[in-house]
Amino acid sequence: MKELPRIIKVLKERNSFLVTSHIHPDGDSIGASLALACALERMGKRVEIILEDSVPKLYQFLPGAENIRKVSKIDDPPFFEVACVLDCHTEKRIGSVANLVKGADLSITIDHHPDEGGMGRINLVNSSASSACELIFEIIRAFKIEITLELALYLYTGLVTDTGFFQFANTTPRTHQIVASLIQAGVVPEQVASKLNETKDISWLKLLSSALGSLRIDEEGEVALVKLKSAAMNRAGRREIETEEIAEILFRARGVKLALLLRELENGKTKLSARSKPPVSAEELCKAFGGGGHPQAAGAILDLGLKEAERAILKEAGRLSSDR
Ligand SMILES: [Mn+2]
Repeated sequence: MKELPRIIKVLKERNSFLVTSHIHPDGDSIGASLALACALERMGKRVEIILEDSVPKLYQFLPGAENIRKVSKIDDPPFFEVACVLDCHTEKRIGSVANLVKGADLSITIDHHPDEGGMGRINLVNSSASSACELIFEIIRAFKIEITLELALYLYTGLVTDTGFFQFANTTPRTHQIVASLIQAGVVPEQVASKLNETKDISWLKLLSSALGSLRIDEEGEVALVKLKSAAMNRAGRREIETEEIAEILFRARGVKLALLLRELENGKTKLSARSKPPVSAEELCKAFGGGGHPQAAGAILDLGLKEAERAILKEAGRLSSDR
């Protein structure tokens, strides 16, 4: 955190700021951007938040989210003295906002992902922080301005999304100390949880029921497979169930190491999405069908109907586990 005093100095001295963050914004990137912008504005600075993508619906409840601009909608970009890049630190993570960042006098990156150098002239990269919001909290405290309810709400949203409501390994005593002061400032955890968690509709629930109704488990109880027929997806208005959501549910059962979601595509092919726990490799399985991904998250498209694909996938999964 040795860069903190330098960053505070720049933020206090300069007057116009671009605040940006990564593509596919999440609760932390949006919370951190809104919090920093709000604090700078309170100190009388000119600030704009510009992102590559629009703010997902899920986070539009945050006050001021409507003022976040999408870079493609800006014809005549204004000049900024300082660009602040939050929750990421490589150029490719911010999309074409990189052009605006390059145009600024000075750039600062504030991130909690493991260091890869940093793209700013001043880089505050601290991977022991749970979230970018945790780092922004330290900055705001150094400004000695009051943590208003609005600021607290932004920071709390980032903290809970990046720590999975304080369940992930990045949750520390410091995280909870910060949260204590945010609740003191007026955040109501129950209200934020409801905004962030109650996001589905009945068609999603029906689709989930259809997927879980097709559940198959291998003899060892390690491979769990669910299917989604095209008709069921049509009934749900082509609504999707995210693979992560299915995997989260299937992995709740002790012993499950490979979670598979098969979707029947309109063209008669089958899309396989796989998640696994070490030592099982979802990637190895998907590679056998011409797909790929990461060791624990991978996918493939099979030139087979749903039934044939299921048979082939289970056979391959069985073969891989007997090889281990
Ligand atoms: Mn983050």
